[in-house]
Amino acid sequence: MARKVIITVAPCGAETTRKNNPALPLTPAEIADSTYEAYQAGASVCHLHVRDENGQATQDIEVFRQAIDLIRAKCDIVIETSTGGAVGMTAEERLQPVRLNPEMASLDCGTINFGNDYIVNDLPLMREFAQAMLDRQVRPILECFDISQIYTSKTLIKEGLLKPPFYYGLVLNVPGAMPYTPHWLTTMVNTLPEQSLWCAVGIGGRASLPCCLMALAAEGHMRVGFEDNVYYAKGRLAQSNAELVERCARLVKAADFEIARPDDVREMLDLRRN
Ligand code: KMH
Ligand code: ZN
Repeated sequence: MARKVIITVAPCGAETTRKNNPALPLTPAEIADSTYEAYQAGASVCHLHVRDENGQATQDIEVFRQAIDLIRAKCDIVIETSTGGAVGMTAEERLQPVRLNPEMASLDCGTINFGNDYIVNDLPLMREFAQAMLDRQVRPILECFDISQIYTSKTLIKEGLLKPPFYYGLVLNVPGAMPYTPHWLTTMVNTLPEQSLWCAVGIGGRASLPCCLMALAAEGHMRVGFEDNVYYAKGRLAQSNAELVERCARLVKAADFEIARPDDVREMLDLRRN
């Protein structure tokens, strides 16, 4: 059976601005349109953040509901809501979208520097988030920005708060956290527990495409989008999220693999059947 590669689109994130790329989608309708274009280009998962009417990151459940309804009206892409939110948000704020019972949600696996800032993910917070996801059968993507965070996730596995298959988002090149090098990505992959799948998330133009290529070669999955990187090439902004996804789809086909569609992801990650 051909290997199926998951392409996740992260259309806007919490930090990217229109100054970084004027094509950044901000409103729920823009995010839904951009997600749909990316879905048509081959994305099967949407890592979703939302913005308020001023374009600022928000974890407001009603804005998430609106964006999810608009995406759902267009396609069956798997929706993975962020619980990372933005720097400075409280745990309570960040957890809100999980109450909408998305199929997936991010679970950040440790406290990290984020540029000049930091986000707090201590073990009590992680336990609370993992329990909320377990109660609702929401599959977490275990976002690890450092090798130590993989070990922290193993603590939650031992405590019974995470169930297989374990899906990891290996995030490299966040300023202040772990840089991207092939060595570090390989070392992270070699540190994962049994029954794991993973996708590589390279932050910035210099890491995004190499991470996708590494993932393709090493049985991983890919994530691209304006949350992570606004460039298509050095000095050339991406026109859209779909343009970044299209290139991944071309690479998957060139490698003679298949592009996973949303129902493939549901099977591969054993997502909740509604
Ligand atoms: N915006 C970052 C502070 C996640 O979505 O789980 C956190 C983040 C990770 O984007
Ligand atoms: Zn995110």
